[in-house]
Amino acid sequence: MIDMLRLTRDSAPSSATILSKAPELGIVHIGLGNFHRAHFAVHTAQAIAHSGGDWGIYGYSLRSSTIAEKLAAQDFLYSVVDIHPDSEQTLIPGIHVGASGGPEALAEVLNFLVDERTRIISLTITESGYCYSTETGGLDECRIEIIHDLEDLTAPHSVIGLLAKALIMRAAQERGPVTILSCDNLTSNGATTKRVLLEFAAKLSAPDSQLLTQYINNKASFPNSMVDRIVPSTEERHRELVAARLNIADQIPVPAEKFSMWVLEDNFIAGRPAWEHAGVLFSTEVDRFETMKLRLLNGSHSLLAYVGALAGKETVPQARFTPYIESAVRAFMKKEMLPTFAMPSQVDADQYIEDLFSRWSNTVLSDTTARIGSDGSIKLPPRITQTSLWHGQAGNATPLTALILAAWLACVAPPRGFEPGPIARAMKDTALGYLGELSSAGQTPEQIVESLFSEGRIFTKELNALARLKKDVTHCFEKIQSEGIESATLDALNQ
Ligand code: CS2
Repeated sequence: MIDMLRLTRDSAPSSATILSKAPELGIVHIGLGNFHRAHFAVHTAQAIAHSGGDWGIYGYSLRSSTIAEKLAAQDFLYSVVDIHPDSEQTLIPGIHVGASGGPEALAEVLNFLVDERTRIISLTITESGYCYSTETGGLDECRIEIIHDLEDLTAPHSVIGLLAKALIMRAAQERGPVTILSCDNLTSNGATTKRVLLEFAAKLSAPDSQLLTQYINNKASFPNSMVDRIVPSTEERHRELVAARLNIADQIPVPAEKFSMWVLEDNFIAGRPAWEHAGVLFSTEVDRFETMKLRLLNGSHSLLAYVGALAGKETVPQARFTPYIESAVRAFMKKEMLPTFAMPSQVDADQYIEDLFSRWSNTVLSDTTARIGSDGSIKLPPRITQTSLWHGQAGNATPLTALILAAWLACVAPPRGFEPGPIARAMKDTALGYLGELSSAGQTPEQIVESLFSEGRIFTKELNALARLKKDVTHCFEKIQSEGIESATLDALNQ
């Protein structure tokens, strides 16, 4: 890249900057990844630009300080680049007041979490960060981070442990109330966070256990929310694009689709930014929005990712424009997802589905199937469990849900002799070790499926009772292995 000015408060073009001066601290956000920076941060900066308020964000990443260091080198600024055929928009939110990451910054982040000015603690820590059990919906006591934190909370290894420690300190120091706001794709994300924290509290000894339980019950609120914006990983071309558009060097720009949606329950015990002026919807139907998004967008995303990866499609638009894959996604939504829930009263199902296809058609954004396919072990349960149980009870077959599961297994637990290809091999998953064990020693698809469901380590054991689903997953898995993904998909479509 040609020599150009580093992004700082002085060099940031005012035409692109939402807030020229960061407001005073009001929010601590955990999880500094691209999604937070393109969604929460942008809506919040817009709300402050419209209505003011001390809602500056201090950001923290549990595992690594990489993003925080890059942010610090740029006065905590970065740009969000719309990647869309008809949008040239590039925005610099300018809402962060500081950032840190990794265990060495623990004391610093705790200071901010306990600070009286902090009235919202928000989270984008991915589904796995909540350490909840897909079996019970409550705390997963088997997670090594949780075992560690329950034994010794001095330097927590999990975000749940970190939150517990911060809330205990707030309680002991008689700090004011705080809202814990989950912004991840979990069913009832606020209620789940509260339940996990209460179960964690119950396992602690006195006086921490009581302090934490009382603080959670009396001085904290946990609104549910639905968040939606497709935000891929940053590539060199995005840095070049910002340089071309703004004439500045930004090391950590965030590419994002133009579309952004956020639906919130208005349950903020210590106040909130005026997000209603920044395109955010406050609704009493958040659960319906969440379910709609998890099942239609995220569920279909998983289908596009696993079937697409096996078909050699690197990007979502490539997968979505493959006729047999598009047919499978349409049938999956209409037959297996839509009958299982009530749409929000203001949303038309057909329109929502067409809008999804148009978002997935964004070839310049080129979201990757490997990104979406990563962490399937934790993303898939909230996407397909309830719907599978619903159909199981009604006595219906779900061949396209079976296709997703079979294609996922073929990608991450391939039977000996089956090569899923480079896209599947690029998928990351915290459970890859376990999935590898499932398929090692020459297990057949039938044995892999049987162990997966009967061991109940990824999906609730309730699914193990769905003999029809297991049979369909096995059949589809065998077809993928013997005839390939196209034939297996057409077979599922014709059932
Ligand atoms: C995707 C989501 O990672 C995934 O599995 O389905 O990241 C999706 O892009 C977002 O939820 C869109 O809001």
